[in-house]
Amino acid sequence: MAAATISIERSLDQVRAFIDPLLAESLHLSSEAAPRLLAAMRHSLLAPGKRLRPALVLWAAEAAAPEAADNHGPAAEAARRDRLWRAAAPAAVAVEMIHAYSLVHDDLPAMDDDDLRRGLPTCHRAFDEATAILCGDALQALAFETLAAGMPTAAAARGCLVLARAAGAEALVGGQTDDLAAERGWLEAQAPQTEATHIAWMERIHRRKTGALFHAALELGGLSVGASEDHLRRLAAYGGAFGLAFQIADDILDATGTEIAMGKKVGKDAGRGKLTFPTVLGMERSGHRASVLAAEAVAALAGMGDTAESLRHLACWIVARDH
Ligand code: GRG
Repeated sequence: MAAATISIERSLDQVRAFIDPLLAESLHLSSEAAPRLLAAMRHSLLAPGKRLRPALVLWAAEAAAPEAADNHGPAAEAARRDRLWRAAAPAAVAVEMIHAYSLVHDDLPAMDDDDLRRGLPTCHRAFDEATAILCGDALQALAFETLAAGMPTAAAARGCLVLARAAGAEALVGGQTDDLAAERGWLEAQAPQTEATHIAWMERIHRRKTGALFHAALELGGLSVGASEDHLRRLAAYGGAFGLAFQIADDILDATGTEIAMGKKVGKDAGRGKLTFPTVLGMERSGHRASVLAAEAVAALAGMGDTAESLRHLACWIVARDH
């Protein structure tokens, strides 16, 4: 395995070691929360995901904090990182809650109808459909509670606005609706016809369905540590390119990856005749496009120094991964 791959996988391990206990803690609710609901929330939120969105929050905080990087050795560097990660932790937890809710709802029979997620039975399989719907609802509300209660007061309102926009009708939910519409032929009259309109159509869906939450993760990381508007703009540019690169890589893995490595069913897109980057562009051009986008993401961070190294490595890894 290449050194950069080993290093980003180690960095993601560090993120998981930091965030997983906080995710577990976030579900220490009072006895007013119904036990079955809470069990479903634990099943879905604590299942072993990659934790990419929390990583983006934490690494954006590290990259964009006005507090200068400490050059006084590894201990000082670790202390800086610890301070910044703690400041950004509520945002990292909140974003993962929105992501987990969206996966629970996406897996429902009315949507993607999946049995396997993160290597475990999907929420409605492990519990039942009604509990899975309620679990998603409760995770979504808890995300905003976590953000409002945990983010620095001066930034909390803007943080809630950023997350609400990313999760709403103009982003996550709107993108998901259009994705279903395309798959189910609800939009026959407007269906794209040429390669260019197919690509524009897919990019518009994925910018909202997948990209918006990545984008929000980066912005929330910056906001949590008082980043400048210039750094927030750079993080946003990184997020736009990263989100699309992630999606193209995800489409490629759906066609070439294994169920064991991915922890979910693969090959579903082709089975449904769904529009994906590989079906429109072919594998080779899709891979090329993903690499170009990853390079654009890296370029967006020019001038941000060594503290943005994890974000740079992640953009390269996201298009080279096998899971
Ligand atoms: C139901 C409102 C609503 C939205 C659903 C997230 C989503 C929108 C659909 C999931 C289906 C899917 C495969 C989307 C493509 C990209 C994606 C979000 C993959 C899963 O994200 P990872 O790979 O997952 O980061 P883990 O499990 O590692 O967190």
